[in-house]
Amino acid sequence: LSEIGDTLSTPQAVPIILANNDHSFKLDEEALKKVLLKDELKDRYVVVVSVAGAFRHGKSFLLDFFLRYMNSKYVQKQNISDWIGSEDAPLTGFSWKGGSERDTTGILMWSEVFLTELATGEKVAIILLDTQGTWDSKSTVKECATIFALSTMISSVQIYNLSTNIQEDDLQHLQILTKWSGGQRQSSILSCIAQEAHHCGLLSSEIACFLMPHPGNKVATSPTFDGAGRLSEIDQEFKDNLRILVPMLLAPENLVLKKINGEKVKVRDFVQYCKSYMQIYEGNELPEPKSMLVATAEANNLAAVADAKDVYIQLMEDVCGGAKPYLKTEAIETEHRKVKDKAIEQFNKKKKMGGDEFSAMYKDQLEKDIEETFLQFKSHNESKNIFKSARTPAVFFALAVFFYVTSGLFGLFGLYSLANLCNLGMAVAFITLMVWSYVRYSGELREVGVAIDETANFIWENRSYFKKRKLRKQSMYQKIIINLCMRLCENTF
Ligand SMILES: Nc1nc2c(ncn2[C@@H]2O[C@H](COP(=O)(O)OP(=O)(O)OP(=O)(O)O)[C@@H](O)[C@H]2O)c(=O)[nH]1
Ligand SMILES: [Mg+2]
Repeated sequence: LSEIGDTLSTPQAVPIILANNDHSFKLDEEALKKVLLKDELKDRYVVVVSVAGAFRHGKSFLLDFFLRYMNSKYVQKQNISDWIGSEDAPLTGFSWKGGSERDTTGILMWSEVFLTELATGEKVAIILLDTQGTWDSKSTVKECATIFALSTMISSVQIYNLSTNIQEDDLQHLQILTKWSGGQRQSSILSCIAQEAHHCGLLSSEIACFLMPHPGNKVATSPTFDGAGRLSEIDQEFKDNLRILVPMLLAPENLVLKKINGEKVKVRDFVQYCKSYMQIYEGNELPEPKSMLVATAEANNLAAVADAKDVYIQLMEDVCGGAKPYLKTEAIETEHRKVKDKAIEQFNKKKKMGGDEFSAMYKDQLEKDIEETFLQFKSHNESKNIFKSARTPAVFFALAVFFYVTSGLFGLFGLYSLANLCNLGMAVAFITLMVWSYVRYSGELREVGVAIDETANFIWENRSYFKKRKLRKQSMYQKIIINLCMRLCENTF
């Protein structure tokens, strides 16, 4: 992670789904969050473009042209038609190479997420994904199906890249996208996934085909034509067609927002979906279609929880956030109840999957989360009350004064043992005050500090008890002294 953190400033392909040696996959959640959970991205709607298909057919190569377009259109914001770049610029970006050995493994995400605004005013983030090729000699069927299904589920546009003739396995894959039916020999697992994916509203039914010409023998056959390959070595016809294909997929007016269950997905929800989907592929078996539905419903509910919690935090920030002045305890509690109701209403309003009973679980979790967050707001609010933070020294100082005056009075009437007792009380109050100051100053013995604060709070909170109940039984002098102390406490601090 630190490696990623250090170098992410230069755009690069970040592995988000890692292929393990035992043919399983693992989500690199930290890497995913590092790329996506940035303030300027989190609340944008997501467009996810992935390229999948059989290995060694030029997926990464194609993506590098996508990157050229993205840079020119969304980073440099040039409206030129010749985004494809100069003839001698090397084709860089996602790693691609010639030869017969597979190159890309797992799923890679381009670390630079491209930003734009649609004609509708919606702010979007565009993510590009490269995937491990299917049907190479090292991967198992499960591995291929997993990568293909995962990339299908998390993208809003999936390019299925294949070359030459369409084969049976190509159709098996395409079936996921099209619910292609016919022929008994297709894998039943894939067809289950396809059905369920449609059921979850994961797949859109819009399908288009684009036939690219051959890029030329220099590119396709030379194993040395890699990384530093020049545009000038690619056939003109291929480049002409790229100029048509790439804007068809990536121009602002053609972008497709990721939707799940009819709802547009925000970047931070996308992270949640990736986590939930990955979980179901972590086992040894291919997932049951049901678990896909459950995972979608789970991610969907968690996204609603996160949204509602955000509403709560936002509204509470407005009431008692950072720079806002101290709020009385009753006032902050009333605000909390009001804002919590609004957040719950937001959760209820949001279209969710899995039924009411399923959502009830997440509603409970939301309430718990909100209460925990409230405690933080509350203690932050308390810390703003300078009088409250001065409460401990005030209470002990007042106690010392109280003991000093009573000791003097007892001395006056010759009650020396009682006077000494009061002196002792005064000494204890001062020592406590000194210990407390030391703790505050040095930051050591913090438990002792907490105990002292708690004692002071206890005395403070019970002061009205002394005032109302005990005072009736005291002598007039005692009443005056206690009253004086109370006044001292209340007015001075
Ligand atoms: N015949 C042909 N070859 C192409 C095409 N596009 C790219 N290539 C070549 O195919 C080879 C593999 O390119 P990559 O982009 O690494 O292929 P890939 O599909 O990402 O491969 P894996 O990551 O191993 O799955 C390179 O030599 C490219 O020059 C094409 O449209 N037709
Ligand atoms: Mg590749």
